[in-house]
Amino acid sequence: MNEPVVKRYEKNPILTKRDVPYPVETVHNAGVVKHEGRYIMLFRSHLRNGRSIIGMAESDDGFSFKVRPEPFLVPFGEGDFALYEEYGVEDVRICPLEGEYLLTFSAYSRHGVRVALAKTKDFESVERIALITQADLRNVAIFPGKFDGRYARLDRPHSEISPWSIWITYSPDLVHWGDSKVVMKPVQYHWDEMKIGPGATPIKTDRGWLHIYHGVFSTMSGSVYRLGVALHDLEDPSKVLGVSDEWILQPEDPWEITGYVPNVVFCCGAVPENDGTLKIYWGGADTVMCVGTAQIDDLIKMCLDRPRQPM
Ligand code: M1P
Repeated sequence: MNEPVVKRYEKNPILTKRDVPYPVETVHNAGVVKHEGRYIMLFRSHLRNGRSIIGMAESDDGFSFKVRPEPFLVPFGEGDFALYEEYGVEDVRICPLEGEYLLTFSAYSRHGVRVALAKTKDFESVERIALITQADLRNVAIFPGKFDGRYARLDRPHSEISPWSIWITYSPDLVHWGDSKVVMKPVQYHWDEMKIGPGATPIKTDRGWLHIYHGVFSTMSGSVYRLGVALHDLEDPSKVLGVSDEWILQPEDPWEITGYVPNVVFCCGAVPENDGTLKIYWGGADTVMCVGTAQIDDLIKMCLDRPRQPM
């Protein structure tokens, strides 16, 4: 039997609601980054009113996390953010750029879902910058680099017409975004045929930007969320060099198959290590946090050697 490309950590799940010192019902879909040698995890939790907030956990080894006593991000009380974050904040991606960390997250309100941008230098305080999409867009992952002087992000409009595809969008200043182009689409009768969406902040490698994304397949008993991998050109990330034909992870463990939303693995963060491995973090069944390890070279090979068409 072939070894799986993503090796699950044997003590999964690594974080559950029982580890959180305030009342929450789930711990999932976390952005993760290494800051000053420690792993910082910003995870989403459902409250008992069904709305979400963001908590923070820290770790020395990337496997064993301790949760801070207070939530890290809750719906903001002032200005436009108060209006558009009314129903909760979800699914943070963390992008290290220019000496600080950009945080993108879904902001839900009676007006739909938008993506908000905030920043922090130290994970002690956080500053809201702007709402950077209109409704209805989700899953914004900013590239940790600039391209011809511009910032770039992957995003995913909520549209059944396209359908749910991954786009690239640019900005001169992180506040104003445009010049969007579609870069990847679901493939018919394929594991990601229903929809795809950006996952972790793209990882810079010498062969290109590695992007872990999620793809959804509709079955007679609901949707199955899996993870896939794509490689984007280093200089021009709108060029997709390859997308692996095969998924890299599917729901298999009991806490991925059963939970708040069954049959879901959903990634918002991955951390590259000096030994050529990648720690991939995912929410299991929108209920718990899990981690696994992959060789970066193996993921690149899957994109280049056994690709499917990006569109
Ligand atoms: O329940 C699975 C996921 O569903 C949504 O993701 P997407 O819009 O990309 O399909 C989100 O609610 C996500 O948080 C959730 O994990």
